[in-house]
Amino acid sequence: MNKTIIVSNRLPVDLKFDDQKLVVKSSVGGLATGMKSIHSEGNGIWIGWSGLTDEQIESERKKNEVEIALAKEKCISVPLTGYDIENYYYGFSNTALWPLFHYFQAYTEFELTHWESYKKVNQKFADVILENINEGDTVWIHDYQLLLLPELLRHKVPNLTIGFFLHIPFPSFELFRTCPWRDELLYGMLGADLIGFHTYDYVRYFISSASRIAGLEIRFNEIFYKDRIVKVDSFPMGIDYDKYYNSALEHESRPDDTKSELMHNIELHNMSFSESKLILSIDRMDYTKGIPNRIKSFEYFLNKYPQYKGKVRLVMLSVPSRENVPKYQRLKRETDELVGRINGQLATVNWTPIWYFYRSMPFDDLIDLYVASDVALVTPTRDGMNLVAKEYVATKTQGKGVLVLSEMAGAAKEMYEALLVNPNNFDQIADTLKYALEMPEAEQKSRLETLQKRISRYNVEKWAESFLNALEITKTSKPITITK
Ligand code: GDG
Repeated sequence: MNKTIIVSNRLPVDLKFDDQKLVVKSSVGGLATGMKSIHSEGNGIWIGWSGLTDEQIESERKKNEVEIALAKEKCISVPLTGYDIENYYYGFSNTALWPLFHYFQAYTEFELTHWESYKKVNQKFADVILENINEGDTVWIHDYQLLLLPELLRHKVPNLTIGFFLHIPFPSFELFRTCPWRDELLYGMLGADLIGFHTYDYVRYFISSASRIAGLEIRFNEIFYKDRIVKVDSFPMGIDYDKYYNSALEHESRPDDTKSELMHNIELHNMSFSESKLILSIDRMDYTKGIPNRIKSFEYFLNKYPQYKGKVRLVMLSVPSRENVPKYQRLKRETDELVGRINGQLATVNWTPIWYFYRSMPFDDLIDLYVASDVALVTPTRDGMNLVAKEYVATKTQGKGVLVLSEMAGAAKEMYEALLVNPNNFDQIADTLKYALEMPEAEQKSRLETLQKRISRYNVEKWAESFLNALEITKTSKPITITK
């Protein structure tokens, strides 16, 4: 039976040895969350890195344990060393591609050793895939860590069906062309039959780079490359809508004695203050998410509309991310300082303006936060899509809640009923927050209903299905020949 092989840098599970004992955890993050439901239903496999370096799996016993645990999850790991992770992942992927593609040019570092490692690791992925494919299989590669992989596979298996999806923005030609290895990256992606992006803007930017850097012929969304046609299209990623909606329903109907400690605390606080409102912010601690500006704009809001002091809290969940990269360490320090300063200046004995959690929370707590909040403030300076915005909307089963969303998130392209803001405009954010907090219930309901209809229809399953269907159409009838 033909299978679909999902390939991404990280597997949907994260392995660790804790005191010689293997611990298997689900990975947090947009890609893992979104694809998990597809993977668990299909007959395919998932290839990626397990979270353990070769050095950490030093004995045969550990190796066996890891293999058994991964097999249970229908996963195969790509063996990577500590050096690979340092240079391919933290290096090229996260100090060159990530900032560049998110328009943080000043953060972008182009290091030859990082690039060499990136090439080597993409080859390691190719080797593991080649060992595991059979005739008729489809390979679906995900994200910016693996831009060279489509071409590496194409070279070995000319008739293989290869899809590639980029979860982050594709930048404008003016930015992309600053990369010293832009040609290799572009040709690497063009090894795919179908290249997907979240929005039509990213499609246009990619096509413009293909035309201006490689001088390729373009017709609508088709790129003529060598003897093949590469299709490029937008597939806005959805969420597992029912899971969020139903979990929220279930949380809302929980009897008091089964509620989480977090929920008890929130309710306790709400009871102590009439008209108390909660603004929610959830993301990985990443400079693209606009965290410092969000905090500053909340402070600006409290100063511009002091009637809200003592009544409104910003609950901020920041999930630790890429803690080895200095820019992320600096962002963490800046966030700590800002929260400390604002809480120090404005807090009263019974009111703390910002509740700040720097950790990952279990899914149930996440649902509690979504359910309990009156407003979600999602203000990235740049974001491929942003699933938090969609999850928040899905949990508003009572038709009460307002989403304030950055225009710079891919999600803004399909969530027009949210209150859209420029994440750098504090004054606009302050006014929008006031508007959100005072929005009549009928307006909240009507905005939410339209959003919910759209998001529930184009959920993560539909997203994967439409990508895979579009990929299927590109399939050639020739048998695959593997030249190893
Ligand atoms: C990349 C792109 C694109 C967050 N904290 C916790 C937790 N989460 C979950 C959320 C959500 C996911 O992580 C975050 O997804 P986002 O889309 O918001 O952001 P990225 O991680 O940057 O994802 C992004 C995405 O890929 C998909 O293509 O939308 O633009 O940057 O699902 O719920 N989950 C749990 N605990 C937490 O503390 N359990």
